[in-house]
Amino acid sequence: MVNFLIFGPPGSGKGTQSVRLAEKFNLMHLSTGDMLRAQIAAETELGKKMSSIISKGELVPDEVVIEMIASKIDSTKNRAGFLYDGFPRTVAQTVALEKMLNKRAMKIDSMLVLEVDHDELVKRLVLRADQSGRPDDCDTAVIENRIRVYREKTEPIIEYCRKKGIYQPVNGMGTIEDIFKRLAGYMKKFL
Ligand code: B4P
Repeated sequence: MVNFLIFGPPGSGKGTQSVRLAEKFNLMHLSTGDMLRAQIAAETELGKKMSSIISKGELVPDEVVIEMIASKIDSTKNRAGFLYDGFPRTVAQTVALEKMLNKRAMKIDSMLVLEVDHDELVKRLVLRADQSGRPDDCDTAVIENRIRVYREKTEPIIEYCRKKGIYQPVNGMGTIEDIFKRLAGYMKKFL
């Protein structure tokens, strides 16, 4: 089974594109953001603990998301592969994912990185706040913190993946349809 990472700063279009790409290629879409928000909505113990971290725009502990992903991989059937959206977010999560996949005779096949200008990121998230009501979209200081956390903690994964020859930058500016076509063009080669 193939394993794709869809990568980029908050607002770059990861979630938007992942839903469509997963449907087109029969991939299991794994969004750690969605999984965490489901825990918060269900008011589980985990959700209560994670809520304040997410509302500040910080990352939740690595072990929490690694555990969530492992159980999803093992319960997935009848798919061509996996599309990881918003995961990994740190080099430690990347190493953990590689180990998980190696144990199951799989690997990360490609890391697709959406490249979007800073002002466009903020504009998209501010616009989404009206519809999503997500507390982490409603405050521009929190949006800026999420982008800063991405640059500091998440972006180093690019260098890690570049060295492995799996890094693929993708222009993330333009219409949702144009970006979808670009991403699908790269992914087709693996399917
Ligand atoms: P996520 O849910 O991953 O949220 P995100 O970074 O904001 O990206 P998302 O995928 O939702 O948005 P998209 O760019 O598609 O994470 C939320 C929080 O959860 C994190 O801050 C963190 O606290 C925690 N978390 C999640 N995973 C974690 C992990 N692995 N480790 C630790 N913590 C973790 O879209 C944004 C908006 O842009 C949308 O409204 C969309 O319609 C719009 N848009 C997209 N493409 C567009 C285009 N081409 N033109 C115009 N608008 C566009």
